[in-house]
Amino acid sequence: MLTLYSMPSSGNSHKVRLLFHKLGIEYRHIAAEYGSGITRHPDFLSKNPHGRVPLVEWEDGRVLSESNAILCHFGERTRFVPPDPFQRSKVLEWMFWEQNSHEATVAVRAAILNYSHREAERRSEVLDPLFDAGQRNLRRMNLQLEATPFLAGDQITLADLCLYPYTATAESRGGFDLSEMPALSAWLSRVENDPDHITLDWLPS
Ligand SMILES: N[C@@H](CCC(=O)N[C@@H](CS)C(=O)NCC(=O)O)C(=O)O
Repeated sequence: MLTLYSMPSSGNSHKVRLLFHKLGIEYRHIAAEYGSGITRHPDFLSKNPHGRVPLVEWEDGRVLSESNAILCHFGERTRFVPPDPFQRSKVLEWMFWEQNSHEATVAVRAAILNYSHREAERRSEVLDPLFDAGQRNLRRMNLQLEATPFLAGDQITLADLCLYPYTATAESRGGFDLSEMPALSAWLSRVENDPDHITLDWLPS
């Protein structure tokens, strides 16, 4: 059986739990929350020297980290990856942008506001630029979603599963304002209505 190391409070980990749930993939779950020490333990660092989750471990010892690489691996030949090469690349375009721009602003601001070990960063010179850049990124999604129901077109793809977690908690955890972005709010509901959705706090029993 697969083992998934994931952080219960993290959007990057939520992405993987969400895809696994939708695909019916069974796994042993190891909760690596901040403070657990798991990501700093030598056993874990031998699997991922970067010391981050999510991380998937196969029974034969192979490991895969980086949430979006995990999504791409398990998403192959499922309804979440379009068969057309150009459409696949549009999915990847959103996923690379998520790590480079969206996660780097929307998720980082939420992390600073919610994790006690980041308390020292709760200063306006840190938080305000993250707010401005994060709002711009959320507006970019809203613009696309005014044109298409999902980020890469008419069908739900890995791009939506990738961008859902930190967008869904942008207001509650990150202090962002989605009130002027109705297309983005409608998309959140659309993703939540796709079969076998799970929320951030859902963990396998
Ligand atoms: N780019 C990575 C980011 C992973 C990441 O930053 N994980 C954080 C939680 S969101 C983590 O594992 N932190 C544990 C630590 O720093 O000890 C991904 O998408 O998987």
